[in-house]
Amino acid sequence: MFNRNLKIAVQKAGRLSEATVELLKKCDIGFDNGHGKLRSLAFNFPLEMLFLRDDDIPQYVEDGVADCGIVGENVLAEAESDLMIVERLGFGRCRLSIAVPRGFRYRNIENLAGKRIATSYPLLLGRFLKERGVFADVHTISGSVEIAPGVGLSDAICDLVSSGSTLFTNGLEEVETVMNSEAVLVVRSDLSRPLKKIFESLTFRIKAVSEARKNKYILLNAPNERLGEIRNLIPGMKSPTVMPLAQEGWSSIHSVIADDDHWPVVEKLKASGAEGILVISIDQMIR
Ligand code: PRT
Ligand code: ZN
Repeated sequence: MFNRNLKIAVQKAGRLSEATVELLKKCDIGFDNGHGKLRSLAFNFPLEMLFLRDDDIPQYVEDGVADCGIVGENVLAEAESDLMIVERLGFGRCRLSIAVPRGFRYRNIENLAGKRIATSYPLLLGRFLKERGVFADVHTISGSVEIAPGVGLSDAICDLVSSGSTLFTNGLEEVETVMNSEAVLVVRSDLSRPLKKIFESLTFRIKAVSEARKNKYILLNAPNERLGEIRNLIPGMKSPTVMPLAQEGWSSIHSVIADDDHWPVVEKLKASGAEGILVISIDQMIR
């Protein structure tokens, strides 16, 4: 049916690998991601995974070695890649930030003028400073950026931050956000028609999994006289399903609620007389 498999470049080992593998598995794509593998063919979908270093992913996709990829937006931006972002995946969230030693007395970006800033993101940092008319000495280093001020290599740094604990343990304080980032699905713009078709099926599944992660399925029992109130609390995708219970005067209500604020809603449901409330994770959701 298909000429060849779609090739997807994913991170081999690092902060995005586990969530990427989990995402593909949730899409019901089965493959062997055994340690040390460089490539793996899916058993039940025309997809081949290429396991690579994250920094190499934009180039591999641009060169056509891979057709699409999952990579941090920060890597894509630093590589000045014009690959199309098809979906933001909601994992690998972090920000590229400028940080200074705690005693720096930072007030605004002008305090960085003439300072040495160590980073692995010279392009993004350079652009950020230029847009603000600040001239600083951008010092490119490939790793352990956070120790640069401590060893006298720089006055400030620009690096990725997620929890902030690396900055904290190195006596640094975050002062500016250069960009926010998360893992994204990217694709080459010139896929052949059969590959495009496979990519669309893959994207359909990925979107269904991403959407499902943002929502929960909720079931509860409620006295009929409170139904109106409860229906307004959980409007669902179209409207909630309401079914009579065997016990007279009661109904069962099924609906979908946003994951990020479901606790306050559950409290209100309980206060409105709902009982037997079940909140269930969803694997895939198609609106
Ligand atoms: O070997 P390879 O080149 O593939 O991996 P890598 O070491 O270059 O990248 P990796 O696995 O560290 O990160 C892959 C991607 O994860 C990044 O490109 C980001 O898109 C994303 N990501 C999310 C992060 C972080 N969070 C993160 N916290 N990447 C790196 N960090 C580092 C940061 O550089 C700093 O050293 O974690 C430290 C800070 O973390 P906190 O939690 O202490 O703030
Ligand atoms: Zn890397």
